[in-house]
Amino acid sequence: MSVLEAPAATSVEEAELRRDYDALGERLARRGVAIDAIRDKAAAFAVAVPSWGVGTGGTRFARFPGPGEPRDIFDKLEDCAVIHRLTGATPRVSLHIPWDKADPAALRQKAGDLGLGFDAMNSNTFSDAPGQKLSYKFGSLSHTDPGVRAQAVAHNLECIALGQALGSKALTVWVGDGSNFPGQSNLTRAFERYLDAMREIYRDLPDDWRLLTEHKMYEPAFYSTVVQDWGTNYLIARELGERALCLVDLGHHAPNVNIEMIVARLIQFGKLGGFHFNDSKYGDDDLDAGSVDPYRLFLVFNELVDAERHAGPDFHPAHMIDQSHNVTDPIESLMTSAMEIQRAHVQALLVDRGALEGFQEANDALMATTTLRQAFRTDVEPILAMARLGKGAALDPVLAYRRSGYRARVAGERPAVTGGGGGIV
Ligand code: LRH
Ligand code: MN
Ligand code: MN
Repeated sequence: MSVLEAPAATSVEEAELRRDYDALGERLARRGVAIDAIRDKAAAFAVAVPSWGVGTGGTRFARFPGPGEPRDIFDKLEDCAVIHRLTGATPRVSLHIPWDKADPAALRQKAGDLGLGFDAMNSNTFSDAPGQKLSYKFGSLSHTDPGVRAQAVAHNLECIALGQALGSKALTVWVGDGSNFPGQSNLTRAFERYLDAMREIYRDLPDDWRLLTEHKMYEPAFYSTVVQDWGTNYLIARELGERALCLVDLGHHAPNVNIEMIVARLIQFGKLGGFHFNDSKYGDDDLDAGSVDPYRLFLVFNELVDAERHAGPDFHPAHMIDQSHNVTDPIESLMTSAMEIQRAHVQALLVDRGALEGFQEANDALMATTTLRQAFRTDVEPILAMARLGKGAALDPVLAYRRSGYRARVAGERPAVTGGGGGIV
């Protein structure tokens, strides 16, 4: 088994970090912020890693695999364990079925050995699995054929059963259902069929589970999509019941959409279930979180932190990454993304909420926005590094990973994979 331990910090590294941390602590104290409390919150922060993210992604045109591609879910779990060991921020893995289908006892054993748990289960009715009886070419949960709908419902129930055996507590449903031509599909009927099928799934959802539905504006359907936006997603959650919540994948909106406002609305009406973090420039680009627009990521966390002040114990949106890594080592990208998400969270914790409220009440737009920017501009790296140090993770995860030679080692164990045509996501 390929496991990697985080290297201990040298005394020089630790002393340098301590100095940076103390200097930042002094500056924050002047702003009335206790740095240790922020560090503790940073240490408690976790985001789940997608099993499908540790393999090299692809586009519709090609996939260029890297060395040491994971062969199966067990290799994927090992890669996920590296990410968690080095960052200390990713204790759980989100599985995609049937891609990750395996004996639940073996999965539990492997994850346990690696110190990992399982996050939300993801069903897949947007592609046909080998040997599958009926095709999802023209849809799944909203298909015109009741047989196809029943098959898609059964698949989701199977995901729940597997998840129960693994200790998961949520099912995420994303469907590619939609149409490519005006008139191809009756927009209302399709949504009715989808809702009926989802009601069947919800009926069998264990009491302590949440059902997360994910909207996406387009792709693979390019004219209409059944669950296309947060409004439709909200309707689904409201129709199904209390344990049905909306999942916001940051890449699934039209360009320039104000995602933080969507987040605020869903929180206000008790329907924010969680996130798929990534970044994008044009569409569902699945780029690394915070790599294009870190301010937007911060603004999303600003809403979350603001909500936490008033929220009840039930407010714990699921934090998951959903990315596709085409030109980087997926382990490096996922570690960097986890840290960027953690950074946005910490920066949002630094917002002077009292001052912000005062400026908002006084309609002082400039000072209000300056208050947000002051938090965003704070270099919180010493806080993140100190949180990692306290957990026995690596001070510099990417550097530690490169020095470890992990990729070369697994490349020796895992057969090389040749490139190919289009991939998904
Ligand atoms: C769809 C999506 C959804 C899928 C994943 C593989 O674009 O974001 O979350 O489950 O990609
Ligand atoms: Mn997603
Ligand atoms: Mn996506």
